[in-house]
Amino acid sequence: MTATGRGAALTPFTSHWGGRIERALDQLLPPASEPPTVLHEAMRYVLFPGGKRLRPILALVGCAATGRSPERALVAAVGIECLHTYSLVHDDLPCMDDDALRRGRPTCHTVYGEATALLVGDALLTLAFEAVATAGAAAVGILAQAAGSRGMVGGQMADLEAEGRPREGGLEQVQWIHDRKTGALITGSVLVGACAGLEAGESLPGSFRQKLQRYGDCIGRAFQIADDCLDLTGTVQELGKNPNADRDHDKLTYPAVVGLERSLKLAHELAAEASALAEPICAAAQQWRGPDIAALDGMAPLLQDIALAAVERRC
Ligand code: GRG
Repeated sequence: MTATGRGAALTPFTSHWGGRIERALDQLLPPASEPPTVLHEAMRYVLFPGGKRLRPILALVGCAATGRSPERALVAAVGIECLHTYSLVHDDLPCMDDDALRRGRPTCHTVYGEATALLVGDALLTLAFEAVATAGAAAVGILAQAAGSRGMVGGQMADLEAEGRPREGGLEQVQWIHDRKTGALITGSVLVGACAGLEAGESLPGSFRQKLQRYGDCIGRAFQIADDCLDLTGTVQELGKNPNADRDHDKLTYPAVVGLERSLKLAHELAAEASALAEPICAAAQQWRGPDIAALDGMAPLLQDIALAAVERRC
């Protein structure tokens, strides 16, 4: 944690960038008055009000870690939020988890019907790639891998297949699923953001990229363990969705495999590992960009605050 206290670096960062994220999303989305109006209204319904906006924040931080202004990653960052929101809309459909509540409101399909919800997801997924293309071709490739059958969609498939089945694969199986279902897009967000910090013809130096990737992997895994635990301990008011959904679907979760206490311990260990990478990430960026790069001031505490917030959250 920071010397000055919990969230001392994250709070000013989110206060500064939070409003910019909302405005950039508003500009990216077609107006609700543009035909087909129901589709555009529904796309806005699922994005406003939003959730924690974790993935766009991670993309902005990934860009800042390259020593460049997060502004350069803003459009790509909100594109990732569109992709994340598509996954929530599809996940809530009756053929998937069949949930009635998301982000404190009735789910998209309960308000607009299943066919519109399906198209809302399709449109947000496509829009995401248009937006992420502003961070360059490498960023598009990273997002495609994170979101596809070797990433989020593959994880979702394995998650569905594991429902109600014996827990034979243990911790290894739950990690495999969650690293893809949740972790891939979280790591992808950090790396897409970093790509936005590149100049033409540049690529991310190996050592910097490897540390940033491991940071994202730890955050992703810790975040999902916290999610599994919150499903058991959170309230509908805190979560904005119905708790105990994993238990009701007999999902393969960390608490189902190793219990609540060990899950929380694991999440904190991963957050600590991510936190310990903050200084090495900054050192690798300085080695790349030069020691005097002012934009890296305050970067390590920010990376550390995010790691802690991923596990200490209540929503
Ligand atoms: C349907 C293609 C497809 C994928 C679904 C994202 C996902 C995969 C399923 C949603 C259910 C779930 C628990 C996924 C794990 C990822 C996760 C914790 C999503 C919720 O993310 P938050 O907490 O949500 O960042 P907000 O609303 O804050 O953005």
